[in-house]
Amino acid sequence: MTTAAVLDDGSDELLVTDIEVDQPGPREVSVRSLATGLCHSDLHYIDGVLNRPRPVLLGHEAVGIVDAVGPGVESVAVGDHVVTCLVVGCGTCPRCEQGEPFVCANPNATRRARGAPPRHAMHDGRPIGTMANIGSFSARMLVDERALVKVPASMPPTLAAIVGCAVVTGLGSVFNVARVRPTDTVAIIGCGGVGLNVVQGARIAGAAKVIAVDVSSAKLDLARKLGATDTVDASQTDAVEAVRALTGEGVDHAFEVIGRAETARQAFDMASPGRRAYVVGVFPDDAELALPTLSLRRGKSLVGVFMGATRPRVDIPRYIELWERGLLDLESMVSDVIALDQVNEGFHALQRGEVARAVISFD
Ligand code: PAD
Ligand code: ZN
Repeated sequence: MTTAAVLDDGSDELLVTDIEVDQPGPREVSVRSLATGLCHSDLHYIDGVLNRPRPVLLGHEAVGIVDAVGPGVESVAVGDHVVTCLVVGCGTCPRCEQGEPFVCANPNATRRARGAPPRHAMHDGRPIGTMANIGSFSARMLVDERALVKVPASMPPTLAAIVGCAVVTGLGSVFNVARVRPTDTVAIIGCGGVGLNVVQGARIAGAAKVIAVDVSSAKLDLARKLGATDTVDASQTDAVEAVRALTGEGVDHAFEVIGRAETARQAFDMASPGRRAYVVGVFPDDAELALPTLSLRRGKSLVGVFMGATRPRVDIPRYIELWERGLLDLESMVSDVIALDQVNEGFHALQRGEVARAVISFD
């Protein structure tokens, strides 16, 4: 039995309870959790933006220690410190072969077969689904080995916990998708856990202007600390006008990191003719966007971003090197360290926009 926080039917609060976690099957790994971050994508399961079957075990960015491996596991061993990443490529489909595991064509290869016993079950036997096949709000995780990347055992767990989603999505959006070059200009709308890592990525890439946009002055202060050259308080001023006033025609790269039609449109309008806007924020499955076609004629594009187009085993070690060299600030990103039974308060604070990243410590 393992203590976990489960989202069950009929409640918007996670229930901290004992669940059954199976033993590792082929290519599966059991991991004793050390720490896990609270991401807005988890909150989307609670607030209904992502309407998914329940009961479900949330949590997808985490760090822990391997405590058992199933048959055929070769990439990690008992005692390894590992972080989870929800980019779980099968490794053999054409997309994975091309180095694009984030669009793996064979996602079922890394899940249990339909009809097989579930990885997780409630005490009464009901199977529990998992957020992105991870489910890290649990003292023990059971995941496919391809969801894991080894990290140095010396890395503080509360910092390693946020690498697998907030960091890879933010930095990957800049390095892998936008490919921001030195002297480019960048705007970021939404400076939470993910957006602040876009800010850091733009600073590391050498952007000439890094314009942070948020409705929280505390977030804008933090954005400045992490590399923003300019800030715009969207609760006080028209964000598009403000960015144009700072740049003339607009920016080379505009990132939306919230998940709202209004701010996605703002990002599109902030990009200069011929340049690009990126939607990183997650929308309801059936949401649609309206865009002015005149801008398309002038060569502007809108690009969707999934998980920063991350190749976990290539990118995560590189990002940890950036942290070791002092270029990536993880310490300032972790605003709150809480216990598993404070998970609901953690999500309420995230909903109010008060935290950069809250991290659950299992110690
Ligand atoms: P967060 O809640 O930490 O940050 C959101 C930020 O947006 C907060 O700082 C808010 O103050 C700010 N904000 C809210 N409304 C406005 C507004 N109108 N104008 C400006 N700022 C505003 O969330 P997060 O950083 O954990 O996640 C952000 C989004 O990114 C969310 O939709 C999440 O689901 C998504 C995400 N996408 C991927 C991906 O692969 N595309 C990965 C991880 C997270
Ligand atoms: Zn996430």
